[in-house]
Amino acid sequence: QSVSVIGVPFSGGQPRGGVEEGPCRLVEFGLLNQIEELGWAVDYEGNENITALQPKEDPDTLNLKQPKYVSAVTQHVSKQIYQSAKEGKFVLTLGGDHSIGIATVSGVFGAYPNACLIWVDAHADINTPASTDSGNIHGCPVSFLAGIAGDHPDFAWVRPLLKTERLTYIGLRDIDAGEKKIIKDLGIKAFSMHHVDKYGIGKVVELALDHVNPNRDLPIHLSFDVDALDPSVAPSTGTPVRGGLTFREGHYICEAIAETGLLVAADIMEVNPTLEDTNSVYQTVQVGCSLARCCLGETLL
Ligand code: DIR
Ligand code: MN
Ligand code: MN
Ligand code: MN
Repeated sequence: QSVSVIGVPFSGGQPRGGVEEGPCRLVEFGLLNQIEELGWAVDYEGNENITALQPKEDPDTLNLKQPKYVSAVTQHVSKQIYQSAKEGKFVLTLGGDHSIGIATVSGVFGAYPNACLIWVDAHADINTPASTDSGNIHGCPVSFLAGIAGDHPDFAWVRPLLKTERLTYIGLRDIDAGEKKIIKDLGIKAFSMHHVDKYGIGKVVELALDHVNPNRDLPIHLSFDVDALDPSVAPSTGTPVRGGLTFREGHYICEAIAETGLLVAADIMEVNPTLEDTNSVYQTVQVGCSLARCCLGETLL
């Protein structure tokens, strides 16, 4: 079994610098060796030259900030991910901000059209160009993937490969009014922190899988924004929100999905090793690595 680890040192989907250092910090922490020790053959693409894709001029377009840069980077990376997925490799993508979800889902669903998506996040990341208040594209990737963003000149290449019934969320607790309406109107199945409290994480993952993968026969893509975790667990991230997943709840999600044997791709996003103190950065990088290892079966017996 073989895994392609794809680092995307990119912060252009939101305003805070530093998240582009996430992938190299995860790798410096030993992630690639750790994965090899689990028995995987590992190849790594660090995309160190991705800033060369930044255009000289990148005016706000239909409310979105840096649309040409985000589009160029995500299109480039989506091809790498598609290629690796097509070769039958597990694809582990390290962010970078969550605008990169445009790349991961495009690549994975290109190779596995019947896949389902579990988006673990404090945020729904489903703003459209019309609904976004911030203009930050890391708040919008799901709308492009689901084909509800409307025409945007810079993102015409993104195919609407994600059917909303094949999408579910876990961990939500900071959703914009426009996003709430989209989720309601489209009937998207979402498990907020309220549901985690009410049912427990074991039941929530089971219900989430029952919705997107009722017969447990479809490939699964897990996109994990570390801000889904409580800020006490993953403090070094750009938009922390109180009341998040515990250390174990976060790991349980990865373990339970890995246990299905259907997981084909995972994203570990929004680790920003320049935010907060040294200990906070250590905690966040460490938890990022350990979530990734759980996706690759570390804790399965
Ligand atoms: C907000 C925040 N919904 C936005 N989104 C974040 O900017 O669209 N996503 N932080 O991770
Ligand atoms: Mn960023
Ligand atoms: Mn996110
Ligand atoms: Mn988030």
